[in-house]
Parts: sequence; structure tokens; C-alpha cells
Amino acid sequence: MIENSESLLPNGASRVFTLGVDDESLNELDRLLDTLDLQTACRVAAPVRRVVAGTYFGTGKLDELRLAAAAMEPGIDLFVIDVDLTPRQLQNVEKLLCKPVLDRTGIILEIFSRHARTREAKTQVELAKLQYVLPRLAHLWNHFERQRGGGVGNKGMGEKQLEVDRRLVKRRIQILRGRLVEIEKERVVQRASRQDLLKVALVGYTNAGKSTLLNSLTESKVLAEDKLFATLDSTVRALNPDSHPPVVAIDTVGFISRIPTSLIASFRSTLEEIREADLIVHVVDASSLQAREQFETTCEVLKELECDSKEKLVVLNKADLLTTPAQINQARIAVPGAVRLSALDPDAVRSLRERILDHFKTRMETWDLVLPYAEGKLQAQLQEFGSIQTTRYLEKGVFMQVMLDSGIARKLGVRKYATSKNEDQG
Ligand SMILES: Nc1nc2c(ncn2[C@@H]2O[C@H](COP(=O)(O)OP(=O)(O)OP(=O)(O)O)[C@@H](O)[C@H]2O)c(=O)[nH]1
Ligand SMILES: [Mg+2]
Repeated sequence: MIENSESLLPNGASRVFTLGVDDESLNELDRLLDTLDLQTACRVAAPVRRVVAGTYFGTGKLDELRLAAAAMEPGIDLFVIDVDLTPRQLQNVEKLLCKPVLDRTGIILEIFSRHARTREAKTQVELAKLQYVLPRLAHLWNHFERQRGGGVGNKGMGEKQLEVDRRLVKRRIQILRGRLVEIEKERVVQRASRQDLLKVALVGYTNAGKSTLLNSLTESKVLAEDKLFATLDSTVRALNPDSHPPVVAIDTVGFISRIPTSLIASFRSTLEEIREADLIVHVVDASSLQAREQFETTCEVLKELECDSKEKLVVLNKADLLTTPAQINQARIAVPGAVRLSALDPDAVRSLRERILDHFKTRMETWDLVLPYAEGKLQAQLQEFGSIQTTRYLEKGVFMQVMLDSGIARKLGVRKYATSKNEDQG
């Protein structure tokens, strides 16, 4: 039976032969494999003019690969095809290559399942993995049989086992879905408790430096690593607890080009944090040669999440790695108008923090309110989330002049007690 702990990789795999459509995406695949401690022993870039229905790449190309791999010394353990293969394509390609095969989604899922730490992330990843595994069970089951040292063996037995496995996987998927619904309920409560805060979400391509920037912005210690998908769940930290209202920064899961849709679906609740953010800080790795593509991929995912119209601040991070004027220029052209900085430079981070806080200040409004004495709760909320300029006790209620963030003013519904309102000067 395939369980969450069971890897999609063949046992002890280390040397990999990769096939992709171009060098850029193979470079990224190298980094993904590196994250799994796999080594690219050989790679082939082959543009695909026409996708072959049954095998994606042409059978001639796949034959070439099989022969090349057979001639290698030491040999390889696994082929990784840097596209998303349908279950049937995966099975056909594996037959042609005579070695275990994984596609890009399989590799990304494997990374996610190794990096999942919290109960929520583990549940999300296991669900995505089983959804991936279910239609590919026949193919993957082959892997595991081989790993257990069994040959093809008794075919009838194998098929019976396959049926049992399918049923177990389906049942497990149901359980996980139910668990996620429960977790989502807890999330809704947690998010509700933060609804009066101003939220800044750090988003961007994997490895752009989001967690590092969160740490330096908030002086905290979130795991940041030179690994793809180091962060899988959202972490919330106070950015300015003393301001009215308090501002928090939220770290989020990184994006990648051609992110498996099943993963986006199961990470919806984590990504919901982005949808509720008041400001998005889009972090781009300025030192990457793919900075532009990574920026665009992130914009596309934000669009899918219906967050493209939110207010954004784009940051070109890792500026310390840009050493020549040509590199600086290239980064500037890749993402025009972005704030260039290094998450490792305290002064630059301090001014980014000021800029974020200033952004919220410009949304300040001054309200003149008369609150009936029965509205004690609202009065307390205004004291907590606003900046009270004047208080006077009148016969019909408390007169307050209060500076408030426009979003908070809306959430608290102060309009009905207003005698006047001014857009603030900041
Ligand atoms: N030189 C340099 N390295 C940085 C900078 N910011 C982050 N890094 C490094 O880049 C790597 C990735 O950083 P993370 O903060 O984990 O990136 P992330 O965007 O959170 O990545 P995921 O969680 O995987 O999506 C780490 O090795 C960091 O030390 C920077 O400004 N300069
Ligand atoms: Mg991170």
C-alpha cells in the first residue's frame, strides 16, 4: 500500500537522467532534484513541436534516451521528464525507457511531502499526492513491487492487490478531505481573529527570499533555506504591534512555473491568507536569470487567486548578489519600478518596513463620531485599532475624533455614527 511516508522515488535512487523542452526549465529541474538530494547524471533538451498523444515526446527520442542510459557507467536509477504526463503517457514512457519514470508534478509533490511540517501542510500534501497516485497506481505499484524485490510475479495476485490499493487510496482521500474541512474551519476562526489587523502577505517564486525577509522585517526565526519549497504553511508575525491597528506580516508557500493544479487546490486555505491581505509584497530574486519569468509566474498565480487587483509592492531581493552594473541593469529591466534591496541588509529592511507602514498611513481617515453609551464594545475597538484625537462626553453619547485605517473603518462600520469624515493627509 502506498502511504504518505512512502516516497514516489525508487529506493536509494540518486542518479537521474532528465528530459525537458528547454535548458531553462531543465536548470530549474536540476534545482528541484538537488532539493531531493538527487543528482542529474545526464540531461537532454528536446523542443516539442507536436505533442505525441501516447508518449508526449516522440518514441524516436525516447529510444535514443534508453540507449544512451544503457551505455552509461555508472548507470542511472530514474528518468525524470520535465513536463506533466498523463497517467497513460507515464506508463507508456516507462515501458519504452525500461526504467522508473517520474514527471515534474511527481517531483514537486515529493518535495512538498518531505517539507510538510504542520498538520495542515501534511494533510494538504498527502491529499494532493494520493490524488496524483490514484490514476497512476498501476504504474507506481510496479515501482514498489520492484522495490520490495518482487518480480512481476503472479499477475492475478498483482491485479487483485491493485484493486485493494485503489479502494484504500480512495477511502484515505475521503478521510483527508474531511480532515481538511475541519482544519479549514479552524483557519476561518483564526483568520476572523485577525480581521481587525492590517495584513501584509509576502508572496513570490520559491527561494526568492520571502522567509528571510519576514525574519528580518519582524526579527523572528522562520525556517529559511536554500531549498525549493522550504515553506509550506503560512506564518504570521507582528510587523508593528504598537501601531493602531497592529500590522502583521505573513509568509506564504512559494510558487513555481507549471505548479500542479491539485497542489493549488489543496493549498487553497493556506493561499486564502493572500486573498485576505491588505497589501501584497511580491518578492523577486534579483539574482536569478529567470527573474522576469518568475515575476510573471507569480503574477499569474495571483491572478488565479483573484488577487491581481490588490495593492502591491514589488521587491527585488538579493541585490547584494548583483555585483556588476550589467547585472543591476538586467534586474532593473526585468522588473521595472521595484524596490531593490537585500534581506540581509538591516538598513534596507528598515526602510522597507517604513515604506510598508507608510503605505497604511496613507489610508488613514479622520472620523468625527457620536457613539451612544450602549456602544461600549465599539468604543473599546476604536481605542485599540484607531488613534483617538479627542473624547468628549455629551448627553446623547461619547463624541470621539478618531484616526482610522479606511479598511478598518469599513470593517467596524463606524459610518452610521459619523458626523463627519476627512480623508487624511497621512
Ligand atoms: N545573498 C542573499 N541571499 C538571500 C537573500 N535573501 C534570501 N537569501 C537566501 O536565499 C535562500 C532562500 O531563502 P528563503 O527565505 O528560504 O526563500 P523563500 O522565498 O522563503 O523560499 P520557499 O519557502 O522555498 O518558497 C536562503 O538560502 C537565503 O539565505 C538576500 O537578500 N541575499
Ligand atoms: Mg520560505
